[in-house]
Amino acid sequence: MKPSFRSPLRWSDVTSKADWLNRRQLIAGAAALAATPAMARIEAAASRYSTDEAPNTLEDITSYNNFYEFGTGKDDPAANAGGLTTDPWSIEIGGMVDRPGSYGLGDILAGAPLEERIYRLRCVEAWAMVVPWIGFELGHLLTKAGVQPSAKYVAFETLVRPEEMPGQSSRFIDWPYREGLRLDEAMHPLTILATGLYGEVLPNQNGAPIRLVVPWKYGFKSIKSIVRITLTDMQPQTTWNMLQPQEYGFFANVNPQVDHPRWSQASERRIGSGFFSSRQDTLMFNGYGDEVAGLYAGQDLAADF
Ligand SMILES: Nc1nc2c(c(=O)[nH]1)N[C@H]1C(S)=C(S)[C@@H](COP(=O)(O)O)O[C@H]1N2
Ligand SMILES: [Mo]
Repeated sequence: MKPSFRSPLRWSDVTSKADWLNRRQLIAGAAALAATPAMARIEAAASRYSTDEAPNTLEDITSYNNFYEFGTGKDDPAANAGGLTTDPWSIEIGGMVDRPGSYGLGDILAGAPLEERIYRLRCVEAWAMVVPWIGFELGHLLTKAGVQPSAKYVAFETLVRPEEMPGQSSRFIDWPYREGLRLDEAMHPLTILATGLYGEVLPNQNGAPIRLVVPWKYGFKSIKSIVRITLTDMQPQTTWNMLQPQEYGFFANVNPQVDHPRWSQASERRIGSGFFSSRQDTLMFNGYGDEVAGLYAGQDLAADF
């Protein structure tokens, strides 16, 4: 089975009007109270890279999360991330770039071509969702910083702020949460930095104010609440690979033929409220093979898992 891509599908086409009206009322109420510019709706173009599968509800997407900085339970991020300060926010961009420095979120977003990208998300734990992200291609920011010819990888780090991130009191993970991509993966047009979902600013539990989304890789690659991006010529250390190298590789491409040592990756549970939760086959590269298989030509994907 191959996924189909279709152009302009906006979230409002696939969300019930009642939901939309409810949310508009909530937003109007919140805006009246807080009057913060962050509450503004994000206008973004639809994308040819979007799937035509129906997105999960906002409720699903914001209540079933992995964000270990806020605890290891699926409902911990929704319960604990509300107190995270996301404004001001900046990303330190360094290493092999022409213009290193601290980039404020405003600078990063200035001129960024925001798009709605409706992507499948496949967690290595064998559950899946469809999320209507708002974001822009990571390549846009890397080009702004000026990638030097010697750079071969991109390393990412999440904020460390134990006062606001209660999960960081556990030493289970050697904070900061770290991730990395090969430069060609980072420059691929499917790879985005998301700043919103369902047309609104990103909820904290989903990685506010800015997180990576790499839809053909297991969800743990899509690092949240990014504060550092480093261009390097060495493969970066990544959190799950550091914890369990036998179980979590650097590439982490979704692959139904390469099982996790403790469970099958052949199928996945689609998260959905009540009886809509269902099981489906997992697709090679999470269904994005036409776009990305060429990146791995000649590689043994069982060895480079
Ligand atoms: N900083 C950080 N980023 C993270 C995680 C995390 O624990 N910390 N969890 C990852 C995992 S395992 C998944 S499946 C996705 C989940 O994204 P979502 O909660 O927005 O669906 O975020 C990824 N990014
Ligand atoms: Mo995950």
